[in-house]
Amino acid sequence: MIKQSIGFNWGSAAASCAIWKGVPLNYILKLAGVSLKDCVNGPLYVCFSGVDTLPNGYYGTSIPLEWSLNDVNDVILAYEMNGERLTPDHGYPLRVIIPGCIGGRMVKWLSKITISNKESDSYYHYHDNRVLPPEFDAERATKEKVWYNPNYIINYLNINSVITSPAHNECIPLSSFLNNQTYTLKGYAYTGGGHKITRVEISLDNGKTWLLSKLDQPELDHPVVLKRGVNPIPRYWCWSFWSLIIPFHSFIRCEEISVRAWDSTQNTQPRNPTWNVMGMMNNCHFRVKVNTIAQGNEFRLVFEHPTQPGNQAGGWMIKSPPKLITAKPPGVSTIDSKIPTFTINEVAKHNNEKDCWIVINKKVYNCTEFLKKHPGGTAAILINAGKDATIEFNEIHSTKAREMLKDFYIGNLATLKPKL
Ligand SMILES: Nc1nc2c(c(=O)[nH]1)N[C@H]1C(S)=C(S)[C@@H](COP(=O)(O)O)O[C@H]1N2
Ligand SMILES: [Mo]
Repeated sequence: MIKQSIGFNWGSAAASCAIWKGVPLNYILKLAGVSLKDCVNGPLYVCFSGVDTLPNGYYGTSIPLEWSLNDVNDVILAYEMNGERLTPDHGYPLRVIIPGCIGGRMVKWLSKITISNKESDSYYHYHDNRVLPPEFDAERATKEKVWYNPNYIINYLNINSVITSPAHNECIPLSSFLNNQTYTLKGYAYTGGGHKITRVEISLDNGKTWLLSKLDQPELDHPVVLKRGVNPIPRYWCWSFWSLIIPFHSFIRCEEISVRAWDSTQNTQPRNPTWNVMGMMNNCHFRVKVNTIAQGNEFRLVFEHPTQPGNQAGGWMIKSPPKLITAKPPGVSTIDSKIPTFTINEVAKHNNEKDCWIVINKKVYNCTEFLKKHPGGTAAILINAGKDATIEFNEIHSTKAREMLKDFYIGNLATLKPKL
């Protein structure tokens, strides 16, 4: 870990590839009398709004009108996912699908489409799905209004690839090295903007040399893609699956397995991540460590991924997390005997909107007053009300958020003394 960001930890899991069915947005826009001619006096935007209201207002975003009007971009209003009606989670009854684009633009529970000469005015259009320059933390970004700089918006996704086999914590006994056995490395690659993944390479020697993997790209056989292969512009939207068979002895002296993809613009992935406040668009080489451990009377190889999605523990990147700043009330030592202690059972009674306590790093906080002000919404705290929320809290909060905790500190969690 370089430094905590304010984004969620997706691991390599916040990606999907589904079959969407819907009405081309272009078709709807034409019915409404909108056409390219409307753009002659300057760019226009299609603004989408969802029915949901979040702590900072309605969810909405926008894309340029020209993007929606060009058929090859395949922008649709979807009502089916993988052959079934959309589920509520995925935007029932109707959502926007913009292939090759970041998820945040694909508004769910779509309620309104507006054509405007300005981008969407939703808070979330500006404060999410941006890559800010590394020197900006959230506070400075807000003060200097860099969230509004159009250069930092994310539309098309960048090129990325992942190793799925070996999985995190997968074990191989060293006895597999006998008999010339082989191992099949596997994963997927993606790139935005309709570009094609043209190769995926694997390194077993920390990036010194690279091996070409085999690609499986199911969409290449799709009639639409076959037709577009010559006319007008080929567009590729789906995951490419890669695999590479290696002899087991390749793991000897192999410290890590890395993967990098290339696309039709000859773009590839950087070796190292660049920190940005949202922690977004990190597409550095995906590196799986190869560890050797003794288990019983056998030696095993154990594979370790960089991170695990969500709140799951593990991953070599988070072995040295940034030092947590634990809140102390001003002028009082936390081992002061006058500070009340509460058992977890006592804390558990304060578990609702009118009376909400939580535990973070063995300290008890009364956040009842803060519920309505929480940028992540009331519900995000309430699901942890009366509980130890250390993991969930540490996962996503900035240093500033950690410092704010001290205003709500009311005591310490009683540590259970072991019975003698
Ligand atoms: N109305 C509405 N649409 C939304 C959001 C939202 O909060 N409200 N979140 C967006 C974001 S940030 C993402 S990544 C995708 C997630 O889509 P999924 O739930 O189908 O994976 O929905 C987008 N559309
Ligand atoms: Mo998102």
